Amino acid sequence: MRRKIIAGAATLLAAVGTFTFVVTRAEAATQTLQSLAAAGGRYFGSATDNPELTDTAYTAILGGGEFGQTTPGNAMKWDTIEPTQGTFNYTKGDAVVTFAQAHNLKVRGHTLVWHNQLPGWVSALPAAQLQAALENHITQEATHYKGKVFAWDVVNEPFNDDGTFRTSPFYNAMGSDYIADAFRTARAADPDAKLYINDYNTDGQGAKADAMYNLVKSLKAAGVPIDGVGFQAHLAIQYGFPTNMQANLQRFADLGVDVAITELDVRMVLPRDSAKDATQATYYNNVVKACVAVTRCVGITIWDYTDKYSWVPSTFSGQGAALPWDENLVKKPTAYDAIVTGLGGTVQSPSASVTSAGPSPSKSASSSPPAAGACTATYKIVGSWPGGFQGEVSVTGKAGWTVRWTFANGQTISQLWGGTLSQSGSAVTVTPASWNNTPPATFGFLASWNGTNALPTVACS
Ligand code: 9MR
Repeated sequence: MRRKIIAGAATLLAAVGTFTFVVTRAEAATQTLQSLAAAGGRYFGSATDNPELTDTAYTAILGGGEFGQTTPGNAMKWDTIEPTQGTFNYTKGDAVVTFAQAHNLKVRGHTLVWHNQLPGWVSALPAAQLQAALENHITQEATHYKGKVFAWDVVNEPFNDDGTFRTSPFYNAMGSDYIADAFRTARAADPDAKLYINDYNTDGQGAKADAMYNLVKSLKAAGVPIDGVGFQAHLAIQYGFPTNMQANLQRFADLGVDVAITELDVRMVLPRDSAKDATQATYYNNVVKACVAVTRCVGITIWDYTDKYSWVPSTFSGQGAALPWDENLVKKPTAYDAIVTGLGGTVQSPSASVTSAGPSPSKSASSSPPAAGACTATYKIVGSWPGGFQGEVSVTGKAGWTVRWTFANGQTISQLWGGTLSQSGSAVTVTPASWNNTPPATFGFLASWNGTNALPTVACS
């Protein structure tokens, strides 16, 4: 008996030894903004735009694990999608979706109804034709992206800064009823998408936030299908931090809606200096902490991640440097680390960030090669830290796959993207998200582990 135990321990040690030595630095665990956000059940995302998708240094970061979500900055707006009445062009929006799906990024649809980037034909319509045009636009676009976006900014920026309704072709023709009509139309087209209203300068308490609060309250009371409120959070260090942001988010959540930070950036008057960077970092930290403190705050999106592609300099002359990566795609330790700590992470030194704290990730396990009409699944641990790890499973073979495995060491999945999870004890079953049905497909997950994190045997059927 004792000999068996000793022999068993020796085998285990040998296995552990081998396992450790095959790990390369590149394969070792990394903590990312997305892994930190996901540990709290949230996403961390970045907006993007079509011209940027040809910049390979840029896309390597966008799709490299820092982010779990993206929002097209322009590709799904009315002037892009329906430039002339009844003619729909989804090319640009589809390109963002394709990139997102290939890199495990969830997509927020932005935006169905907005006074800006609206083609001239909409403003030129007689008032009596506005409602039909609005409903048709929403129905067509939301139907096209059904199953591909998890949320829509249905109505964007309905208020003036003093809290009065903004005049727009929609408001002029239909009064504020256009808002309820837009939500009902979007729900009918895509019953599974979370439907948001989104605005800026509503991040802190004040007249505009009060107006939004009253609107959402009345929409809920009227049974209008609204699921969430987006807070753009386009901040500027020279204007101060929004008043009582956390309490503001919380009062909306208390109305029974989700809240999200949808377009975060923190600009400054140029040139950058260390004091401005430090102030900017406190803003990033405060926004992230405000979201993390509100259970129904589902995620944070920065309005692109690099100053190279920020909208700020072309809109606010002499201002910029608003994002956590500079124009050379180099992380600013100030802003980036402030987000990390806001998400509950620990700032890692450059060397620590490539050192695994737990059993090192590296190996993968595959199911048997597929016969015709069957599929193969390959399970990988892509990152690991004390108590947690990120896994990824890629599937090849047939559409409509189901992947199964049994954890041997009590691992428990807390979040999974790209598929639908059912975990019963140690048995895991994953079926595809609607957009992820056809291989090659990949899904990812975050899970807990303790002591041992053995690779399971995966089956695909
Ligand atoms: O980032 C977008 C920029 O490329 C466009 O030129 C601009 C035009 O209106 O829109 C920017 O995005 C806006 C978003 O759609 C709504 N909230 C404000 C954002 C910054 O202007």
